[in-house]
Amino acid sequence: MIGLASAKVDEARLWRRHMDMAKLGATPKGGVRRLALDANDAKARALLLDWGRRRGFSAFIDPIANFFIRRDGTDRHADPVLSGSHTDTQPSGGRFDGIYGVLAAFEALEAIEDAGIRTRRPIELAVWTCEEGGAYLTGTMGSSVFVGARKLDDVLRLKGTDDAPITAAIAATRRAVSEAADRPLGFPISAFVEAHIEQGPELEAVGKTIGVVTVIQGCRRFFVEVDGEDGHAGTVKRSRRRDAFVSACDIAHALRRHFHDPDEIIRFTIGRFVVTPNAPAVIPGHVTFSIDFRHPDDGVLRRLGDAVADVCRAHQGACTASVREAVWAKPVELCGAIPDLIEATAGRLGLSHMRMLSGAGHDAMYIAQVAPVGMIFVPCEKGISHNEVENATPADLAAGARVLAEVLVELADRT
Ligand code: HGY
Ligand code: MN
Ligand code: MN
Repeated sequence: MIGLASAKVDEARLWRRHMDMAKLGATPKGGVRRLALDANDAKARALLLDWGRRRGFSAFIDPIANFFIRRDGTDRHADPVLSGSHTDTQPSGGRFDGIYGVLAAFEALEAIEDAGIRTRRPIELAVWTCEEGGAYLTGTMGSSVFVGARKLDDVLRLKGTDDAPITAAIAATRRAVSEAADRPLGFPISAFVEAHIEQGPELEAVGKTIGVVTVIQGCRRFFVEVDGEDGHAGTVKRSRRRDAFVSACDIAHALRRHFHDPDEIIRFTIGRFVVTPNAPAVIPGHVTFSIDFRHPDDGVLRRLGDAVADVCRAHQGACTASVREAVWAKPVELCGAIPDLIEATAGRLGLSHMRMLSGAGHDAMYIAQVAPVGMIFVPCEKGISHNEVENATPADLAAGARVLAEVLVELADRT
């Protein structure tokens, strides 16, 4: 019966847990720097394990440190319903991106427990490793490996930008939650629901509380290497220089023209730009920079993305440009029973809601390859995210958790 679980969602408790988590990697400007698999990211799992133990929930971890907290159902062999997101943040991230989906799922488990509801299926909280990329520059890592879209062995060969092997970070994370039982990679799941702040301005602009995500737009990510020649800033004439910074800037301007669209559907970002040797008296011989290109239409992603290498080569000047594609995440449509259930539940709880696109990428994009998926958005202040000032209200966070709790109970009792 609707309302029992949501009535037990505790707004103050949920907010307090956000503030507890925000201490793990707190930055002086009030944000959070909790990079994937760093010590604070491990501590976040340990905190969840401790909270879960107090409620009699069990904990599991898989070979890539995806972390699960389980509330048993009456049918212990039934495929579980999962809900969760990520605990890692961008380098200058906020207090809500990712962690809200983790804590809303935990709050839902507690509310269902407090309501004394027995569900047929187990319900599990999932923490997906390295959604943001962190030191590994590879996002949605844990969820893509979980579904087999990325090979575990390939990921285990990665090193961070600090040159430390990812295997050491995974081992340290494993030790931080030594009580958790090992679990093999990938297991059948009945459904997955992810709560997340919108990270955009739409809900706030129209005064709605709940977003029912219908599409997660696609993303193509490239890394461009520009190779020139180091030289003395005082002695080499302009005509004899192979200045990688100059060529990289010409390429970047050409890419901006290539991706320009007057109706502003395209999202094109150069967020990482590394000049080497990065010394004032040296003409830089090497530059590497990232391209992040997003669009809801895979045909546009294909057409404009396939031309990137040609644009780079056409503007490389005296240097040599090479392009490596790191990710092509196709747009994912979230339709059918779960978005319908989210929408109906928001309505029955008297919460304003609307169907919408997600501009940001999420672990749900990959989990959708193995199970039915839904996403619940709540507003964030001015739509700001991937920024230390990211903010949300306790009431909105709790509203999303109330919808989530009811949806999980319903899904856990469906055959
Ligand atoms: O980049 C993204 O869309 C996600 O926030 N990591
Ligand atoms: Mn996120
Ligand atoms: Mn993010």
